[in-house]
Amino acid sequence: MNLASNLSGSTAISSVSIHHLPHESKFVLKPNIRGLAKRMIYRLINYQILDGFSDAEVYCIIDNTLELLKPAPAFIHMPAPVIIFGDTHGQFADLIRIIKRVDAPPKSRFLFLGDYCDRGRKSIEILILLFCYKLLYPKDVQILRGNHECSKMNRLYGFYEECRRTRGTQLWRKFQAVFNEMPLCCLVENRIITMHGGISPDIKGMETLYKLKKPKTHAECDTGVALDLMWSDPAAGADSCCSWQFNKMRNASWMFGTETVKEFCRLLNIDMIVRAHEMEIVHL
Ligand SMILES: [Mn+2]
Repeated sequence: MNLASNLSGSTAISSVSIHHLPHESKFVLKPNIRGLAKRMIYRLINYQILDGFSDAEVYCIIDNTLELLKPAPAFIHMPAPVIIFGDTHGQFADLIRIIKRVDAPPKSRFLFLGDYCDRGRKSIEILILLFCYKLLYPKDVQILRGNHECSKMNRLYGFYEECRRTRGTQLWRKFQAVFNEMPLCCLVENRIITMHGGISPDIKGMETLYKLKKPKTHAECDTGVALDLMWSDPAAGADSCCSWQFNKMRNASWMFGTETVKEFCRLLNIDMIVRAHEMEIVHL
């Protein structure tokens, strides 16, 4: 799991407020669902299980998250300071350990960079915890889409089996609908651009990102800017001096070099790119 990085403050703040996402201000959560989300967070943080909650209650959280995310654009904004999380991949105990070390929303903001499911054993718990936070604090929690939030991937790498084993395949299908509505890219305080994978040669300026549509089919996930935001990687070692090169490791998308990153930051007038997608073994 990539360790979260805490961005406290930023050097340049735009006078124009672009952080306001109207649908999130308008979203009203019914009191009974608010209560359910709070009870689930309590159970998940303290006991790390969802046992005792019915399938109907789990579906209720998923359905409400779907409705909240539907109006969200593919490119969103968030103010600093924000705590950014990389790949969680079903490693629920690690996520809880990090959350316990920091202030949770509404005392802080959380930005997740995708790949919640597959590999680890507790993807359902991770997703439901994130959805509960999102429902209770929609402006303080943003959940981007990773390349594993695609049925083609999570059918094969563990999530489907986890759903089938625990609550049934209908649960797996319900999650796919939410994945299709997750944004792909988030600009933090106008200075830091974040995504799961990386940048794209097809991003010609901020307007490319404003025009971006959320991919809803395999074909839409597998092309253009959407594919690159979820799949590309920075080049390492000797390759880092090259600009754009085919990403042989993934057999999809691109790898980009150091100069390309600098050019991209100049083009978009940002300070840095924060991304996930490459798991690292860290001993905390
Ligand atoms: Mn990934």
